[in-house]
Amino acid sequence: MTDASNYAPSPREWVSTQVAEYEASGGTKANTLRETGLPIIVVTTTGARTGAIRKTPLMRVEHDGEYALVASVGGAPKHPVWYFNLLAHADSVFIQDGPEPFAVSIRELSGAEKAEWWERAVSAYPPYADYQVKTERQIPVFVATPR
Ligand code: F42
Repeated sequence: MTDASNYAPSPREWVSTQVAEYEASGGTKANTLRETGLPIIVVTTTGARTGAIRKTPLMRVEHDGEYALVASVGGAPKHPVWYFNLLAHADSVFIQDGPEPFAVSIRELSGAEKAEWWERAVSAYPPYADYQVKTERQIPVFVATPR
């Protein structure tokens, strides 16, 4: 799928540990956000600058086989780095939601479509609503469709 030797684990230890445990167990362990019990997916992107493989756990917001990718970072003032990786390398994005990763095509949403997915995102993970109140930026949302 991707060149595994080029993988650069997240500098946030709790994030890289979650990814390692999720992958090693085929998604049967470390598959929720800490104590919330709410499910996550692992998204693989290619670094916009470095070209390194990056793996980012995100909340699982699924609808009819498609997924929302919500660039919230807890309502931080800036977009996460993976947001720019998605824009730069939209053709090499993978999702793992279970035993094996699969390739997806992605599209950033706006308008009514974004509002519809935002509602789904907030039902899957209610704190997204607080994050949007907390930050002045508009939290980006992508839809990812299996290829
Ligand atoms: N974050 C969200 O935004 N939304 C979620 O729904 C979400 C859920 C979630 C669930 C479980 C969990 O463990 C974490 C969760 N997170 C969620 C946090 C998420 O996994 C990310 O840690 C967070 O969004 C921050 O992403 P980030 O890409 O900004 O990560 C930083 C800390 C990071 O890894 N930076 C790298 C570094 O080395 O500093 C850079 C990674 C990178 O891609 N670099 C690029 C490159 O080219 O390689 C470009 C660098 C540049 O400066 O241009």
